[in-house]
Amino acid sequence: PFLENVISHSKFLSGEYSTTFIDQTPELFVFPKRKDRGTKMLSYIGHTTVNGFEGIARKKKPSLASPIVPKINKLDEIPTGTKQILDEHGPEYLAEWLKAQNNVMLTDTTFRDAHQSLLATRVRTKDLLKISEPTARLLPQLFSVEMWGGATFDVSYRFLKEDPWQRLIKLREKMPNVLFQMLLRASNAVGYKNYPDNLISEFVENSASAGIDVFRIFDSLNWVEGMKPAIQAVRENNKIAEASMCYTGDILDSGRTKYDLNYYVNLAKELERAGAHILGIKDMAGLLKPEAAYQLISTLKETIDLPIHLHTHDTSGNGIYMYARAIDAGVDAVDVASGPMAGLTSQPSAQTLYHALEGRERQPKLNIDSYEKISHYWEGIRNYYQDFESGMKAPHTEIYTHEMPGGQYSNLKQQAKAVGLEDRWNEVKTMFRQVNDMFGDIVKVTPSSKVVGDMTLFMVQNDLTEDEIYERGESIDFPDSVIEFAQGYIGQPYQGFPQELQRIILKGKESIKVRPGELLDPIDFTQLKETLFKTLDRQVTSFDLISYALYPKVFMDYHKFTEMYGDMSVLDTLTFFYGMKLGEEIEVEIEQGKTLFVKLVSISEARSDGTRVIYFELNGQSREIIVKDEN
Ligand code: 3PY
Ligand code: ZN
Repeated sequence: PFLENVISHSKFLSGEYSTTFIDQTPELFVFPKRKDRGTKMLSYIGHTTVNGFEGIARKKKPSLASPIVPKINKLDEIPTGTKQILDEHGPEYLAEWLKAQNNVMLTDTTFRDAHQSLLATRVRTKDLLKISEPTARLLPQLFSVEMWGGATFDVSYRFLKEDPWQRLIKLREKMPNVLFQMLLRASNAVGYKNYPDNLISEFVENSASAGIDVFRIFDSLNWVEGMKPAIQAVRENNKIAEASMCYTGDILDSGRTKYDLNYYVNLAKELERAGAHILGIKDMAGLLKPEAAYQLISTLKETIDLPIHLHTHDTSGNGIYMYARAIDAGVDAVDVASGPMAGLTSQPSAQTLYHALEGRERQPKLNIDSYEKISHYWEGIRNYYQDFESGMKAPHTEIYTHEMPGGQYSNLKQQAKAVGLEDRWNEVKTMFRQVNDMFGDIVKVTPSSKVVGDMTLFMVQNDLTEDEIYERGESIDFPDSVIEFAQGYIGQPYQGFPQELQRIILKGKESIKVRPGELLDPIDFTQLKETLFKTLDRQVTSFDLISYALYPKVFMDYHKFTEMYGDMSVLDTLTFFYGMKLGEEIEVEIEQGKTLFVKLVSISEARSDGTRVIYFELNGQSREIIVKDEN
């Protein structure tokens, strides 16, 4: 526990320590008491019942019916699918196979991007697992299921208090037939900054061995140099490198020439040369208009040999029409979500697309009734996460002006609210576009979109105009992410940084032109393993090592949480978010065949020290837990 306190201390993590750190930091010697599993769990339930869950304002536990899981016969063999094609024949063959399909193929994003974009990435593994085997059995014709990466990795640890690697491993067991796909932010892995090259290759190797088949790789500035190590690592692991270009701007707008058709054609050729098996087009904000999709895809089909996989967000409401045009132009696969988790900032609906293509030659091959059955489950599950809804209720065409990615819209709105700018949201949207133009019109997707978002909030909050930035910039301290961007630490924007603004932001600090990963020291995994072994006081897996290397504080906070409360991924979702109601009884299967019965009997008034006593019954025996009321 001592070492654990040391390596999780904020001074240690930020590197601000000297030889006197241990002598001057008495809290390093305060160790938590170890408790049994039942008591730990009651502590969590008690704490959540009294204090609520981070990010949920409403405290009352909703009463909701259990989502309906479609009936399947577990004795039947699971039908084979694309996973078997990859495993038997390798990625090159799979890419050729995809190109040879006449009907458009579908990737189902419900397990990742749909809930990242609609429900703040909060859907828990327990709820994903329940529908995983039915999905494998009822939709074996899918090209892939996107179920990992993007924001799911850190949100799992940070908010859901669960291990993302376990999600991958458990889902893989239940879905052995369809390709598993993840979103990989190239040299930013599943984080928000560039990491050393050896961390990227370890990450890819471990994700591949845990079950990922298709890696959709993108760079937030479309800087191919930044994508090469990730593409290389995926190829070395004999998995599918879906190197992607992020679509920004509008190729139909002759007044906006930076990102024209030529730009994308050249980029696609570069990605083909860099080793892509599939070309991804990642329309992260939903800016690709139907006619633009037709022109882009027809031209790409003539210029490159790769199959093309298109991703969009349906924010404007044009998603289905756009896909129909892309399918006319020969796109090989498109991303959709299960109906109740589709539309708006999420992907277009699988079923809507199916019906829209009725009578057309390339209509996807699937059993539409199966999709509807699976959708009943998602419809029920979405209610469990109602407190994470973004509030967008209707198609939003302003997206074509501000260009915020689907996953960022609700996030930035929350951030704006948190700093008191809720009433000025319209100004924030306008400023977002203005900042984009100040930065030279850049690709906006994690993490470059976060830089634009940070600068936007900074300017609106401080009532700064663009002119004032140029006039008084020398005396302005810009947000860290903006400085790092100007330094080149997340890569090189197409056609460079606007020099005057870069000078104002950097104030003499150096900037780099090479890949940041080349300059970063490689991680010493042997050393890290020893340190973590002492800290965690248990066997250290390569997954732990990678997670710690990517997110040291987030990983240690998660570890502390599990020390204090145990593995709370076993709780049902409503109890996890809302605790229990007075008199309620629940069952918790803490491991296979071992169930705890919990009843919440009563809660005392707050005492003079601000604590409450919570009276439970655990397997029929009275138990008391003391919880600090933080309200
Ligand atoms: C992510 O990086 O998480 C995204 O979904 C980007 O669109
Ligand atoms: Zn997306």
